[in-house]
Order: sequence, then C-alpha cells, then structure tokens
Amino acid sequence: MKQQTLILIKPDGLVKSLTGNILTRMSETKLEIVAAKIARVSPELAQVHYQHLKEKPFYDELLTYLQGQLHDRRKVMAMVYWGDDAIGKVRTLAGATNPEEAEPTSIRGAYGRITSKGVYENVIHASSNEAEAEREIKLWFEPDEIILDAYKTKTVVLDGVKKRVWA
Ligand code: DAT
Ligand code: MG
Repeated sequence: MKQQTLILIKPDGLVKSLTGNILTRMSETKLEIVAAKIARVSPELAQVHYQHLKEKPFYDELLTYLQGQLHDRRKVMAMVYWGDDAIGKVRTLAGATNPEEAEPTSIRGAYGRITSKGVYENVIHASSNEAEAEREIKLWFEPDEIILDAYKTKTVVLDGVKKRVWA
C-alpha cells in the first residue's frame, strides 16, 4: 500500500552533522522524497506536533528539544517520503523510541542518546501510523510544498491571490 510519512531530522541530528548519513540510510528504503525543507520550530508548532504527550513528565523538555534550545540549532529538516509501506519501513529504519533499546544498526540505535536529564535525543521523528502521518504532514507542509496530491485541498483567495490549502 502506498503511504506517506513525515520525517524530521531533529536538532541533535543536525548538530551532529548526520543529515547526509540519515539521507543515505533512508535511500535504502527505495522510497521517494516528495517534500523537504529546513524549518524553524515555533513553540506552537512543537506543542501541536507532540500534543499526544501533553500529560507526560518529559513534555516541556521535549518541546525545548524539538525547538533546538538544547543544541543552539533552532531548526529541523522536515521531509515527506512516499511509497509502499512507507510508515513501517521508516519506523524500522528509525528504531525504537528509546535509543538504548533501539536496534544498534537503526538510526536511533546508532546515533541517539539519553541525556543526564532523561531526554531521549533520538535524532529523527517518523510518523507512527496513517492518521498521525496525515495530521503531521498537514501541520508541517502546505499543499504546494509537496510534489504529490497528498490529501484533499481547497482553493482560497488571500489578499486577492489564489492559494491551495488543506481542505
Ligand atoms: P516516537 O518518536 O518513537 O513516535 P513517541 O511519539 O511516543 O515516540 O514520543 C515522542 C518523543 O518523545 C520521542 O521521540 C522521544 C520522547 N519520549 C518518548 N518517551 C519518552 C520517555 N519515556 N522519556 C523521555 N522522552 C521520551
Ligand atoms: Mg510518535
């Protein structure tokens, strides 16, 4: 089944100069990159991205981490990959959430760490299921930033200019 999935190279991945390694590993999957950009993460974007973890004790640190405040690197690289079983393939390559439990050859197993404060610095984000992938892709990308008709859109007129937005 063709799927789309959101991948973020988190600030620790950027600081450690892992972008090239991660993209090389991702190419093993034979999936197609259909969107990519460097994005600054506002507090609001971080909050909505991790809204399912709001009640967790590590939530505030997690928001700080995603915004790059732990690494003095206030950006992430956001990408959408597309293809057969994209979500499962990328999750397997990413490895378990806890980098100490992740398969050593996975991206998180190879490059992640747990800080002394208990933050899982696990290098990349990967969508966990189709519903989350849709929610996350629509949160991080506009329709015209993706080289694929990912989800339903509608056209609105903003200041006299036509623009496609998520329906
Ligand atoms: P995943 O990123 O594997 O989908 P998740 O959605 O449950 O995992 O959690 C999002 C992020 O939150 C995860 O990448 C790292 C952090 N996190 C999760 N569980 C944690 C824990 N027990 N302690 C510290 N950070 C944690
Ligand atoms: Mg998740």
